[in-house]
Amino acid sequence: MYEQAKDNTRTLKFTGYKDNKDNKDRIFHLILPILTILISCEFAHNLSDHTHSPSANTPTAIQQRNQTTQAKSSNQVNPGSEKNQTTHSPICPDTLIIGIILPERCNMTSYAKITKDVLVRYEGNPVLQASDFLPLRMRAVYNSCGVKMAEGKYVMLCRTNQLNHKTLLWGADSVDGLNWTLRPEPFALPTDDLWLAVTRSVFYDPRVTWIDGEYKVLIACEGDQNCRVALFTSSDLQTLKFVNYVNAPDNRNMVIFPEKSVDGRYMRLERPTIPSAGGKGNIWLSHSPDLIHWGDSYEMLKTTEVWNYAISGLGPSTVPVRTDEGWLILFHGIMNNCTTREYSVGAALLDLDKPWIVKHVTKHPILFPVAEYEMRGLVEHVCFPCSMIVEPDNSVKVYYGGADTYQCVALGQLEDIIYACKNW
Ligand code: BMA
Repeated sequence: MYEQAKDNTRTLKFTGYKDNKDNKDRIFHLILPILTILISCEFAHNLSDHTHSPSANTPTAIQQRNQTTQAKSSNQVNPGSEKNQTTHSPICPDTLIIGIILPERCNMTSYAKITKDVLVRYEGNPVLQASDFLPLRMRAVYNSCGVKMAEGKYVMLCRTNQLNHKTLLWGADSVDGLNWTLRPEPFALPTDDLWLAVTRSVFYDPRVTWIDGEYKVLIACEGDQNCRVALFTSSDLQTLKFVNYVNAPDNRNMVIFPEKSVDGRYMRLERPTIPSAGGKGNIWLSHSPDLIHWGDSYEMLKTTEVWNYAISGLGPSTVPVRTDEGWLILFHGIMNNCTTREYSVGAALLDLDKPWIVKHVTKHPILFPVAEYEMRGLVEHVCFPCSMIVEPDNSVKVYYGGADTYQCVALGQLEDIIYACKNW
């Protein structure tokens, strides 16, 4: 229930939830003893404040408050984007109203004042689309994985839909990571019966990690065995060598870390989608001695922790990047609404030694569908990244699919993504 504040006609004062009398009585009897203690504590706290500090509106007190405010604003590490200035004190001086504790009351007007885009759409988007294949007719090219090779060349493993939506994995090359030339033919992939059965519906969303002196490529497959993920290796990203399937159904969105764990095992992020693993899809981390057998698994980021843009599911997106602040990852968050499923992009920082510990996660997406090429296509309202390249000057290129139809790039700075993880 809200009442109009007496002193200011433009504000509404929250006075508690309106309830029927029985409930009120029950609540009152339950919380009366707690309240007595709290009121005494609060009274003692106020009393000690009054004893030890000058009166609230004396010139000294006003001067002290001004100094504190100045100190806070000079702590801003990123002048471009204001950080969420919410400060939570356990109990505000005026939180006790007719017996109901309102811990947020002091901050009821607080919100994240985000004034800067962390990722900016490349002006040449989409960097690849179906018409680039002409005279070959294709339906879409999206959710592709851009990789920067040691020699400085860029290669993209493109998810390409034929007219019947069956996938082709098509290579593209670039000298700047922005302008792409499609190769004349798609990658040669297995032709055995098991591959044909496992990929009967689709194979999709490649992720590429450089480790052990070669590229490890993971590709999700859907067909007769629900979702399985295939591991390939490559020395040059010209040809791919099939190794094995690396999971029993149902698990997807796998990304291998570029370094082994402190005890020498491979690590991967993944999204098991069986009900006992969180159903809608939470992010997990598993270990392996050989990239084939996986276990020692930890649930590390749940949909409920990013409720407002990922409550309907979230999965790992990009290969973790080592930073001074932890492993930086991008993930995709899914939000169902009345008409669609929105896919947007979040970021998180993981502990360097125990990466299943999430140190920071963006409570707001750093990229979400707005552009025409993200809003309209085979699947509307989708931004879906599969890779992020950090350049030597710490600028960042994020390769993402728009609306399951277009291949796009977003540009940014590493420090801004880290800032967003810690402050948004
Ligand atoms: C997911 C994957 C993605 C796709 C997304 C939205 O399940 O298939 O490749 O972008 O759905 O359709």
